[in-house]
Amino acid sequence: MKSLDTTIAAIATPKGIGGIGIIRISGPLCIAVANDIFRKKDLKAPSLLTPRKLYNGYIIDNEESVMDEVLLAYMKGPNSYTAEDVIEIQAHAGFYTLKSILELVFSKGVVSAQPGEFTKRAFLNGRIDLTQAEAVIDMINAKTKRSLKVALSQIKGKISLDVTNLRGKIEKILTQFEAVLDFPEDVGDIIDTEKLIETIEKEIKKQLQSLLDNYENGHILRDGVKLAIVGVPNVGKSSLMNRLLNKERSIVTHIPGTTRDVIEEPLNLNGVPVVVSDTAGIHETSDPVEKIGIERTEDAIDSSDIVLFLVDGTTSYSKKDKHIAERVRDKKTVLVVNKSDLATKESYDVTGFVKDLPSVHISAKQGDGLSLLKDLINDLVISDLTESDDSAIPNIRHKEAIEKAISSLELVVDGLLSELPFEMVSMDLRDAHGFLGEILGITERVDILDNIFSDFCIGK
Ligand SMILES: Nc1nc2c(ncn2[C@@H]2O[C@H](COP(=O)(O)OP(=O)(O)OP(=O)(O)O)[C@@H](O)[C@H]2O)c(=O)[nH]1
Ligand SMILES: [Mg+2]
Repeated sequence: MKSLDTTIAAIATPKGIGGIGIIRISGPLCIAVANDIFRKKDLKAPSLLTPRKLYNGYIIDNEESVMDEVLLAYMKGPNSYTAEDVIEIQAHAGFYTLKSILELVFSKGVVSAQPGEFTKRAFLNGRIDLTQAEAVIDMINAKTKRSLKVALSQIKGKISLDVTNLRGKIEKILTQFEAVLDFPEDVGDIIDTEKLIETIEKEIKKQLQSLLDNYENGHILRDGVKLAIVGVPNVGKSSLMNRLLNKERSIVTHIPGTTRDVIEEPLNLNGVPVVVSDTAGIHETSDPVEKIGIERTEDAIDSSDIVLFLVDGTTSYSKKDKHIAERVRDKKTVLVVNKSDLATKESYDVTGFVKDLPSVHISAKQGDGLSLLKDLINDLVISDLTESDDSAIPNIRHKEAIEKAISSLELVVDGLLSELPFEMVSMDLRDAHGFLGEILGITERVDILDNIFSDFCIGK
């Protein structure tokens, strides 16, 4: 990444034809570039631009010919997205127009922005911390209202606040340790080991643990519930998939073994993002293609949050069903008895076979029982989601750092209990402090930053 004294630019809107497209420029050259390439309606260079005022005028090329009529806005640093001087040009969104204007901007000593570089600058300039930068990606990627809420609370700094508080508590203890190192003879006055352990356990570790619990719930809002439809061939898995999606996504035929690969599609279920997988029917086969398909079904089961275990209600339970029932024993599973529009077997004994599973009779073909099924899915996953809008929900990166911090704190407690020298205990405490710092971006580790910002699109 370039140093912050460069000026960067990029097209901030998606590729393609649209009403308007925006070119964003950030850095010290902004005003100079505007004076070079922009003319107000009276064809004068703007010389001075009032911040946050929208100027109507023209972009002119190096020969002073008009390239486009645009609106231009100037946001003076530090009151801008990047905390630097920013110019945004709203041009006509033909790709050629935007590209030509961008090239003109580049000819003025401005360089191309890397993915996420605008947001990275906001972070490096101290306007937002790393969790807020990440929340920008989450907002862009949010697929439902509830996921958006999680991202919004993160942008507002909820998780940073919690983590900053906990770091503060650790800092206080570190100060005590340092005092002990300076005045070893006063150790008894400075540190009350029992109380210290209680603070670490009850005030710090417990809160970190509850953040981890929030992760378990919250990652579903962020990443989606993974739902796998599983069963022997021909029970109607693909029909159910299509019914849930309200479109003919999977091929349905009367021939067993129609679906040979896992088919994944996103779905919005009562505001919670769900990723549904239709899978290949599980059965013994020597067909090499089917074999691979069934391996993929196994993977889909392993990575799913919920399994819809589908059986054909017009037939009796078979050994093959039993095999699947055992395979999904450890998963949150709904037993779905399909084809209720046909005469189902009276002897169909759901409870005798898979006792504790919630079950529902449906017709994937006609849609009966679908809303009941959706309710069951909701009960299984969604009801244990954190309802409150303002709880901090860590992402996977935060979660890993929190886990490391908890382990370090456990070492601290062990060290205190076994009366290790304070120098050593203090090292583990410093580690815990460092791991929490990584969440906020207070770190020397360049790889963390690069990983995060490489997920962004150019122009953000
Ligand atoms: N009557 C009735 N037929 C159904 C129902 N659901 C599926 N079928 C039929 O059952 C047959 C198999 O349906 P699919 O959805 O392809 O079944 P599948 O489980 O995906 O099958 P494979 O991909 O081969 O494993 C088709 O002929 C469907 O029309 C239902 O609710 N009622
Ligand atoms: Mg199928």
